[in-house]
Amino acid sequence: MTTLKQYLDGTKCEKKLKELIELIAAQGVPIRKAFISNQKYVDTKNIYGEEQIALDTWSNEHLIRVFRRSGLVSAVASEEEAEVIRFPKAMADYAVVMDPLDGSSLVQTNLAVGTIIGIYDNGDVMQKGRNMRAALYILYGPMTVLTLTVKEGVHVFALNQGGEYVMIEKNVKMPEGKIYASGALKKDWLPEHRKFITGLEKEGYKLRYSGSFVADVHQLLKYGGMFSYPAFRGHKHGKLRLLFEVNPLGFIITQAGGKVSDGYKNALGVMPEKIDYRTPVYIGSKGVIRKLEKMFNG
Ligand code: AHM
Ligand code: MG
Repeated sequence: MTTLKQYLDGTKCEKKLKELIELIAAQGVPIRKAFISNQKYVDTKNIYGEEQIALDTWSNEHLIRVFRRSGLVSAVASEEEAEVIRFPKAMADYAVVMDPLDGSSLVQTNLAVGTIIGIYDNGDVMQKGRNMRAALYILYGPMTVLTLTVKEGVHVFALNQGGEYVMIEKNVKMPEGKIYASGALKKDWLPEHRKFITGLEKEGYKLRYSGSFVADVHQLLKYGGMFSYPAFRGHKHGKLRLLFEVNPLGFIITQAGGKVSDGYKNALGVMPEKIDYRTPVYIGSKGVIRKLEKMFNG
């Protein structure tokens, strides 16, 4: 059994990056525990005007505190914060982008949610996704699993009873499968999106949409296919955020042989205009995303 630590020791990662990844991975334990105690709606809204449940706020504050104390992180951009948080005294220059708890509307229904993290190594959070040094997510499902890439393949680890991550899948390569998902109300879909989805249904694609981006993308690593949250009527940028959600998961999927697109081009090549920049997203197996871009680009 390869532990996360043993795996990292065998990679080209510098010492501080290994420390940072292990530190983040370790937070899966307290966050998982907090599911029992932090499941109430609080009387606040996040910067997008959405209702926050306490576990979002808790996970956000917890991770920021951990990064501040670590001395490894000089900047953090979080989905739950309006501004970039800077730690000028940090001894390393890693910049972290994160969604502390993606899919949080599902917490109270006990469906899978996750912590999404992207790491840049030059202190800057406002850059193209493809410049990422590493990306990972911790998915809190029946098991707690960590999916990681340090640009040396994609590997999945599970948290065991002793609080250690052990590798359960090595070098994941996503297949060309037939799962599909689309966010937004069907009545608001734009014509080209509707046409593409109808085409997939005719080809026998099966619908699997949970309402948790991280969980919906995780299943694609195994089964293949496509997740989308498109531009829709009145929302030309869709719903999901480039920095915190699309880039880290897009980076992982790309490392696993898949693709991520805004419908027309690789989302990892898009320069964010602001920290809460939203983008339509199509993510999944290479073949289906290529087909989509071809259709959208006419
Ligand atoms: P969140 O980060 O506040 O949880 O919002 C993002 C989530 C995604 O996980 C998911 O794909 C999407 O919002 C679901 O939205 P909808 O409720 O419109 O289906
Ligand atoms: Mg989210």
